[in-house]
Amino acid sequence: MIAFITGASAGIGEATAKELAKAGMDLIICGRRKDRLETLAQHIQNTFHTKTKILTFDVGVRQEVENAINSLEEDWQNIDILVNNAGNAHGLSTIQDGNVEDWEKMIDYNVKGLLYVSNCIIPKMINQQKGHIVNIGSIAGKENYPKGNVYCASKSAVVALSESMRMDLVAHKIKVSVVNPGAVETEFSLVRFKGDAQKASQVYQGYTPLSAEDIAEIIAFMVTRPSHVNIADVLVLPLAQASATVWNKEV
Ligand code: 8X3
Repeated sequence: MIAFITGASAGIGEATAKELAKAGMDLIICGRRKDRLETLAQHIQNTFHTKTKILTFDVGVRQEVENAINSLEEDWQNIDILVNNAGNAHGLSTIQDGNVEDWEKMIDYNVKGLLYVSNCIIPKMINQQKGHIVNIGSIAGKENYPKGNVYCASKSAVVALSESMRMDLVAHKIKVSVVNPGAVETEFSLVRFKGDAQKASQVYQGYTPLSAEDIAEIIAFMVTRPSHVNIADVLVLPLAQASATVWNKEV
């Protein structure tokens, strides 16, 4: 089995790579940070002894995505699982204070990037008449919250596209799933708050957030079900989170 994972250089993508290698899969790990991908590939080869292929590209740049995926050798063409994980939150502001470049980054990575990668891999899955696409959504794709505007809209698009893809691809025996996490402690908040570590760490204070590994284990479970089972849509929250805005924090 070959799994293709975007955004594999950190966070949920990196943890998912490890979980899927543990399950015996060969991996195509993708991201922008080549050195981190190389360290991950080395770790996987030493620990799980499965094969890894590194693809370095910016998911938001269509030509880079197409060039990278078209460069795959014959042995790596038969992709069984695609994890569309790459994505980001840039800024947390009211719409009137929003930064257009932040909006573009979120739409480019979370929506257009997912489409560029899927567009290259779906034909391979159709040829095989099998495959499984797992999109990483968010609770922000299920519920909007103040200042979430464009991020929430981009994740709503991920949820919508997951449903649509499932409908369009069912005739080709391709499963499509979406995993919608609440608060997961990764680089997510550091990026959202543009490197402000203090603001970022506050997001995870007073409760135990989900870890990247928590989400990776769920993805691994989803993609290792029997062929007739598709877990279509999962919302996963930390104990202290009841919705996008309702919390039980100890602060
Ligand atoms: C990340 C979760 O609640 O910060 O997608 O939007 S949240």
